Amino acid sequence: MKIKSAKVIICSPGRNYVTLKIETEEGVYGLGDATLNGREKAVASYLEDHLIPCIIGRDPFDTEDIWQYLYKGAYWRGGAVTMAAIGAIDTALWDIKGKALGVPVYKLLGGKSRHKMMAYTHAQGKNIEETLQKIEEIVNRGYKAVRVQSGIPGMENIYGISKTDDNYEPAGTGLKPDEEVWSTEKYLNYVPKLFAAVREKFGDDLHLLHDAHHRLTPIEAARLGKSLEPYHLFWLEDTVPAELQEGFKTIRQHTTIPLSVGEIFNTISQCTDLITNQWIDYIRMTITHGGGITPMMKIAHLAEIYHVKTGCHGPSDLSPVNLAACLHFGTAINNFGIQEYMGFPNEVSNVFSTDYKFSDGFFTISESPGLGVDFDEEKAKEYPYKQAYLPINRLEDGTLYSW
Ligand code: GCO
Ligand code: MG
Repeated sequence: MKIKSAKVIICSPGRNYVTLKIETEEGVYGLGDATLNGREKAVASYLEDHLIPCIIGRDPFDTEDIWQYLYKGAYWRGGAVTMAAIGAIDTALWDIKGKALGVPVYKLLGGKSRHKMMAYTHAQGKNIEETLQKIEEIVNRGYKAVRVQSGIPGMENIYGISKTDDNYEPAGTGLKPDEEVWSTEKYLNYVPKLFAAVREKFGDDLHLLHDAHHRLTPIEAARLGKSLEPYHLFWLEDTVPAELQEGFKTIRQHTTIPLSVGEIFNTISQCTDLITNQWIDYIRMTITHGGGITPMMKIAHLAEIYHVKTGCHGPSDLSPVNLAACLHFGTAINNFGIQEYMGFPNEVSNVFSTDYKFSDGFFTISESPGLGVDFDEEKAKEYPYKQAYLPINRLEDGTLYSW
């Protein structure tokens, strides 16, 4: 087979998505998700100006060599923009391979390791009472695992909490990023009370997750982990900014809380030490930002040896193409842990069609060839790109902090 052409489509059905469509001379096409929240156009340019010209004429079955060519061949390795672009190409090529052979992608990755995959979604409320109500609604929808975030007294706008009654969307549409104000002390004092109330109301069986969104020092993370131990969380996510990975050793020395990290990682080298030192329990890298299915399979196999499971990032700011790719990956690997599922804006289903199934808290993959997703280019034109930025965060005295 031969790659004939490829195009990048940015559309905004409720929020921005960057979609790559690769077409072959044989008429089979594949889809990839290249969305990077708040930096959409940079990935589109990297694809259009630098990568697509290099893949025309290649055999789409050569996923390993094409991946190496785009990664090593650039000389400038890694980075979120680069890897989201490579990830979209790799995903689209696996979609083409599946369609050309008439098999779902998971069958090419190792076949069926499980028949369903547990998902978690987000419960968020302005205060504990509202958060408890949201958890109840989510449990009634069948979920067995819930990420719990709550507004904190004394902090006006914080990560994970919607300012309106709508689902949470962090990206703002102003000309510059919105600014939020953060107090670690207020947060650390409040979160154990939140989880005490959740366990009190929902008992022991519901899986509970929490995201600290990179805002703690290692010793603060250790304090939070210890204070949450009685509520036996499924995981505590993104405690510390992960550039300084020794911090995880400190956290591990103090607490048995399971740790997850990696949604902003994009290469295997960023998670190798965390995995091989057994400093984490779940790796959160996802197909798009992790550079595609090809490298994510290697990461999963490495992690399997060290008792680390997957927990792919699945926010609404990645498209259904990424989610479908995560589900094929999750079906095939042995060490699947859980899949994040935030849901999508309503308009998304006017542009993307999917055939994975969700029921009673679990996803199941479909048997259709390729990834089982499609994209309506004409409908996409009705939703033009809207400039958007993720917020920034400052401490109460004005110091710029991690968001
Ligand atoms: C998560 C994430 C997201 C990110 C978002 C940024 O755990 O789902 O932390 O909510 O903040 O993807 O664009
Ligand atoms: Mg997160």
